[in-house]
Amino acid sequence: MKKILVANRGEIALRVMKTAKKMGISTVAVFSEADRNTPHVRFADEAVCIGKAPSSQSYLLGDKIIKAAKELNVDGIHPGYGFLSENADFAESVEKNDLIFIGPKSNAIRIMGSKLMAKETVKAYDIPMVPGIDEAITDVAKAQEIANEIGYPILIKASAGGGGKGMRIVEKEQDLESQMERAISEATSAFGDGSVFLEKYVTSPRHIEIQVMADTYGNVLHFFERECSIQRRHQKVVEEAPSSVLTPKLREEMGIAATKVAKACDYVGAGTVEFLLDADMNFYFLEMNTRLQVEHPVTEMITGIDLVELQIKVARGEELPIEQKDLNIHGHALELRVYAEDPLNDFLPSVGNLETYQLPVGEGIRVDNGFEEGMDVPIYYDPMISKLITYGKTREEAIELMLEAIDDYQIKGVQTTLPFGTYVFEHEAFRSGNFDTHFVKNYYSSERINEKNEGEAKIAAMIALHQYLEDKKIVKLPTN
Ligand code: MV4
Repeated sequence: MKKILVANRGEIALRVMKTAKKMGISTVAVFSEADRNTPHVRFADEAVCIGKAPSSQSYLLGDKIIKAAKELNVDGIHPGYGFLSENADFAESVEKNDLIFIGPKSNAIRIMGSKLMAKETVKAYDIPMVPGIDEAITDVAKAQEIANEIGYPILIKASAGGGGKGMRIVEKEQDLESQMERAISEATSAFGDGSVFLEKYVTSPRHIEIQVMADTYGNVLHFFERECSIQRRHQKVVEEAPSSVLTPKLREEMGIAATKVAKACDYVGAGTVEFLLDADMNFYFLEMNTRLQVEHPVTEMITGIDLVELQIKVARGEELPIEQKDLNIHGHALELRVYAEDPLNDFLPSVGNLETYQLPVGEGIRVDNGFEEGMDVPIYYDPMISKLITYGKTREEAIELMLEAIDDYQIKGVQTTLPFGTYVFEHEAFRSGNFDTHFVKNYYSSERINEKNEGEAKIAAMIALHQYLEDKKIVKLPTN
């Protein structure tokens, strides 16, 4: 593989191209009219404009991207995350055009894109799943029967949904019929597929996911877990590796389960197997994400492995160069997603110009970033500006370094999730490790940040007053 096109933008496009460059592979960027003057375009050896700003007219145009790749004699396409990364038709089309898709085969993407097909596929592999059914259901009477067997609360899920879309909690039998009707009609209009199924609702779970990597020779490795419970509206904000609650035994069991999920669908490349962990430390397979994830850096920090490098190696037909026994966890890593959103105003997007933009630097600090001072944060795409990652020998060290790095990260012109990060990393529930997916709902409100700010302002005012009075004494001294 001599030349790779990265079908993405922002920090992930840069992240992928940096590894390609390190491996002596040349890079092609694609960009929309809104991204003409961005770091990912400047970093690439070649760059092609593929259309107007909206992603439906640029980053989602698979045919146009393939055409550009052919014209520039590209060997492989890396899709990053989002956009076309989990589009089975695109992966298939790339391969049909004699290009290498740096990711799994379209069949694996298709299977895991449907929750019901995923359950069906992994069924024979002895992987724990939440009590529930594994086929679509429309008959309300039958659903009531099943729900009574499982026990309330019940969760209705859309087969085609993902990242929490199309889910409904049902607390009691009387609500099942109306909630099912709504779930089916919602799923039909949102995904063009009204299939829904039922699961026991796990009330206070942690979200733990396992990174896997598979080659084309049937070898599958796991790279331990990431804990991603701190999220709002199904959008992760803080991730860490390892989790502070897994025992070595549970870690190994979940790792083995994850590799079985990958084997069940003949997986190739980097993937993530999502699990729920309940309050009694039982784990359940939820779904598999068939791409490189946003939060992959925390895994790279604790394993010392460049996951993009491995993706490229297995894509060009090499066998995985390491074995499971070569992989160990060293230290602890945290990631804060820096979004151009206002944590004091319900996390509404806060796009605008980055009037001041200075990154924190230092040992143990990594920033995966796609922006520069003076740039605008465009309204057209996901408002994530960067990912702030810290690494320490211990979790405490990583947390302290994170708090310092947040302080040193200078952003003016847009509101960001940096103050939210400070709130999380200072919070007793986070520091003790005693939290679940309800952290934001349970502990966060903008008033709390405001209270904290006000408290700090009062202290600052008192120090200033004290200093003023001290200064006056000094000034008076000579006259006494
Ligand atoms: C669940 C659940 C509780 N019980 N399934 C949300 C995203 C999607 N991947 C699956 N999700 C959930 N499935 C059962 N049977 C709770 C969630 C869930 C969640 C999962 C991971 C991270 C954050 C979450 C926030 C709310 C709900």
